[in-house]
Amino acid sequence: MEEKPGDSLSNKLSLEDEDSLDWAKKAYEKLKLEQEAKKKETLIKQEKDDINTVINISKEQVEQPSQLISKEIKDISNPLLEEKKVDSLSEKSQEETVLGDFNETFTWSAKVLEAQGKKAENISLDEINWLSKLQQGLEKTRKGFVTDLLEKFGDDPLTPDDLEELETLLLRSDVGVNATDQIIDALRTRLNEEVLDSKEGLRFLKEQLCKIVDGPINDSCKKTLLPERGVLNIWLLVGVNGVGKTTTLGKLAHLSLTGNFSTLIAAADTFRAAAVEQVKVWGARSGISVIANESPNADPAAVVFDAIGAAHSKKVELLLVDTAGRLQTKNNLMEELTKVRKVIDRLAPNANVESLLVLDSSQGQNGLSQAMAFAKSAKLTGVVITKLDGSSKGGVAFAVASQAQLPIRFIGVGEGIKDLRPFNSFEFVEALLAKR
Ligand SMILES: Nc1nc2c(ncn2[C@@H]2O[C@H](COP(=O)(O)OP(=O)(O)OP(=O)(O)O)[C@@H](O)[C@H]2O)c(=O)[nH]1
Ligand SMILES: [Mg+2]
Repeated sequence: MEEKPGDSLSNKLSLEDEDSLDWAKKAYEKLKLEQEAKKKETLIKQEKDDINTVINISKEQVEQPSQLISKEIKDISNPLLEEKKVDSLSEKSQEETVLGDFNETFTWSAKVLEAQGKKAENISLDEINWLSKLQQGLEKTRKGFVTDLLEKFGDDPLTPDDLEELETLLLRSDVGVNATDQIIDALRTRLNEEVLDSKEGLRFLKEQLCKIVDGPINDSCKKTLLPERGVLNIWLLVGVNGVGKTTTLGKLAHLSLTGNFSTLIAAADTFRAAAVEQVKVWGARSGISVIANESPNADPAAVVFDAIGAAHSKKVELLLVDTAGRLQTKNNLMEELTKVRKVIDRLAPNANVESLLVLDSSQGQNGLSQAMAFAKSAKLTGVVITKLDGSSKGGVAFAVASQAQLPIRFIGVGEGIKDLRPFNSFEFVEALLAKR
């Protein structure tokens, strides 16, 4: 007999409230139906394509039988061609989102969406999958930080001793001194006023964590960073080498395309030989043009100059600029970044310019202090935190917000094209403190 969603879970989730479970079941059924309909559509299309191919081949065979046969032989015996086919196929399947089981991760994701006022009939598979990935990605951070903490909270009311331990855990997870002080001070004040049971202690802690990351976001007056329609927006991706700038650019290009913004990419990392090629691969994955200069040691400012020219003539709404991974000790590279900014300010004075610092979360506080050196030359306006999957230092998000006073705009939890989404403090904190 087919198991109905929720049957096997009902017991495990006895602590969850029934309405939430119903919401999750409804959402799962809706997504399942959608997925089945999509599968059918794909099958019908595939059949149609196959029929058309057979018809075309028969026509060509009648016209030029010998040429066609030799082409077929070439196709089969060309291993490169085969490899390419396999590559594009595996890439495709990697990007396709598939509905998983109705399990605790699904119900947790559904609950987070429901808590934000979403309707079960409006949610998408991508939203659910993203939350599942986020929750799983933060596992290592949660282990070192939150699991210990939740055990600490137990069922008893919080004590001043708990606060001391919490302080150590926060510092160990790279939350940073400023943010840790802020959280502990707020909890201490509450404890002095009243007895805090573990449930309220946890709720209050979540609230404080959200407050820290929301501070710079609220100051910026933009809850989510989106390109403005009908005008040129230029987003520069800067940061030390290997943090994920180019990958982030590729994922942003995909998001931009999904949002129907006309998009262009500038390959302004001319420092590393393979960088242009890497950007072109990402451009091709989303079908977005790339402006590049292949000559060795080409001037990045000149690439940006050309890209802005192209953006103006093609009425581009979002120009994404990849820059070299550079260390602040290499002054010439910092100067290069300043030069790029000058070209932008001169050529596109009315553009909305965002200078996004890409930070590898696994570098924790180290990455942050290194990166602060970028603030001056790059006129930073926001941060993208990458590699949260597998990092145990996801707490650095709080340090970024409180020490650098910069809004976190996007977070990355994997290498796939869909593994980057706008930062949402509620989802992030819930994932960080999820019980497992
Ligand atoms: N697991 C994981 N890997 C990531 C993520 N983002 C980027 N990476 C990987 O990190 C590595 C470096 O990424 P790049 O995008 O080339 O980094 P970069 O900052 O452009 O590097 P340089 O151009 O050399 O300065 C690649 O192997 C990426 O696949 C992420 O969110 N999660
Ligand atoms: Mg790069």
